[in-house]
Amino acid sequence: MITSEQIEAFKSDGVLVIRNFYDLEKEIHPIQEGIYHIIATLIRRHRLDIPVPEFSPDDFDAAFLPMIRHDRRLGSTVYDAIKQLPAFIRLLSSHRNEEVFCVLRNTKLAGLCGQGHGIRIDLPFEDRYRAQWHQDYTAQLRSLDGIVFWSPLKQIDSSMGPVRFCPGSHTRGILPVTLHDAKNPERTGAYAMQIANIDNILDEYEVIAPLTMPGDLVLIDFLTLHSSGYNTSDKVRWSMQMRYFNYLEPVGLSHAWKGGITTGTRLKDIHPDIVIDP
Ligand SMILES: O=C(O)CCC(=O)C(=O)O
Repeated sequence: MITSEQIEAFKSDGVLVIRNFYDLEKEIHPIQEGIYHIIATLIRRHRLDIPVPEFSPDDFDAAFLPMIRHDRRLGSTVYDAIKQLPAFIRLLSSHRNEEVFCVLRNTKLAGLCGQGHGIRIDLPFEDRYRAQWHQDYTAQLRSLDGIVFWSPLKQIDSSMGPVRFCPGSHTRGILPVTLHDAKNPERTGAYAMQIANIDNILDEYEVIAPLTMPGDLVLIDFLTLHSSGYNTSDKVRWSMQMRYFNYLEPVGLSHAWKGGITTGTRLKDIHPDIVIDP
């Protein structure tokens, strides 16, 4: 499932791509098919004059862009709906995810970050929901040694804005943040959070942006600096995010595994020292 070289690479880089980790037919196609049916259902419900071709895994979202060109709000409906697909929840809590986490964190007690999972829909040229350079811990909390399980539902090429990573940056520990983005007031919550002095920090690292296929898994240490790329293609970038934490890690244990922004916890109540503009 994971080799000792991969374990070492994850430890030193704080990010690891495992190719073909998930079973396409058993694990990925059912999620793509669920999304396909939700899109088709909304098109029927709103009596939109949009053709819906037969399901195919490579093109499960063929009707999505035409649908949201008609009404952008239907994109948000799809976003909220698809994270409740049983096929996605099965993948989220699969034994293999749990086992990989336990091996990487040398723990027997893995937790799933409540409200820490979802399926991103990165639209061409849309900036508002792009993740700025961040560490997941400050947004998610739970445990300092949490791991994001990131996996695409479409083949990602460079024009689709693959996620960017700074290998090795996890060793810096938790970085101080500001909670408001004065230049982009439309960004709220985790999207507004910014790491102080980020440009100087980035200068110290190589930035990588691996290209991935459905079935591939990218593991991201909760302290690794990463950000969304910019989707300049004419395709939607669909990707799954699942997050695990370690009940036995002392910092998480000290705050009783509190969740982050999406659960209503204020970062300054847990880590007052890292919030610059409380
Ligand atoms: O997929 C993306 O663009 C960003 C994902 C991300 O930042 C995360 O999963 O923490």
